[in-house]
Amino acid sequence: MKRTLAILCVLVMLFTLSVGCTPNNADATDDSDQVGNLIVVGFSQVGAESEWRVANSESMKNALSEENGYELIFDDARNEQENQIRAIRTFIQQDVDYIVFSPRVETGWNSILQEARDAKIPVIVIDRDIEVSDRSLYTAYIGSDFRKEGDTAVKWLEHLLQQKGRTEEIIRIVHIQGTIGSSAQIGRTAALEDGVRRNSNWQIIEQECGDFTRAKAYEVMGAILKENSDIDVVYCENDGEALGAIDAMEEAGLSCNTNGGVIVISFDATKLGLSYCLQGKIALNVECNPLQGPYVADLIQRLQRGESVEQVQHVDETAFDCFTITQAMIDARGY
Ligand code: GYE
Repeated sequence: MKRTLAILCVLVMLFTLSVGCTPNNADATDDSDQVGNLIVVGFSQVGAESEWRVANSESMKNALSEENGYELIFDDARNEQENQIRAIRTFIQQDVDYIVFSPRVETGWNSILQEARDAKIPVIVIDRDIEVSDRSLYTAYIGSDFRKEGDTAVKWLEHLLQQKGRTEEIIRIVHIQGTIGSSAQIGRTAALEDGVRRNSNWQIIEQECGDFTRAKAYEVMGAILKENSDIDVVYCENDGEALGAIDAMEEAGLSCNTNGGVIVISFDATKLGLSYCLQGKIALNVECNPLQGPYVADLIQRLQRGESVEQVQHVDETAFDCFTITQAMIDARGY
């Protein structure tokens, strides 16, 4: 009887324990399953220098959200490569599942990527590309074809000047570059410099760095205008720079348009940049698509399934000019 009672007690205890624990356990299992299943991504963003960049950060945060199954560790490098290297090293120490970064410049990444490889963490490069000794140091690159963007702009300008019968007269170009050494700058600059080689009447009269910001471009354009205001074209490597340059030119009494004014060329095609295009102040705005978050999420999902992925993926892009843009086109844009 004592033995039966003892067994009964143990059974009751076990039952109580299991009943008592089940709901909590179920919760805990749900929670920990959820937390445990989240894919941890360390993302080193270069900074917040432009509207484009802000849209890019938002896109990453939205696509790599907890609801979508990710834990995103976001680090803003404030436009310093050193900060990016430090952030990537921290991600390695944290043993994240994936490292994603948007590199400030193309070079200087070999050793940190070797560290990531030693830790067996896949690396995805987004936006700007990198130049490394061994391409297999990173898993994939998702971004823009900057040389193609530049070529689109230069061909459009060639066509416009031909239509206006300006193939013989000297075309004086001010070139405001983006962050020197970034692949966005390298590709867009190379396209213009090739255009100048092809068109013997084109001259780059000034070439300055605007660092992809409105403030810096306003400053350098203001300084240029003190020396020289005989300008036909201003080729800016992003919308922020175009807006800064236009501010400076308008203050100096120049007008920006394709009817005898200064022809302004820009890249990004943000809503703000396109509103200047609609007003005719930016003649051509070549799109650079910052909405790369969904591409990254899709790539990670494919890697999770063990599928092989292409190493270079360029995002879709187009261009807008002041002759064909409409408000409806601007309203339909995602950034
Ligand atoms: O054009 C500019 C940004 O790397 C494509 O960086 C990006 C460039 C973009 O700050 O606005």
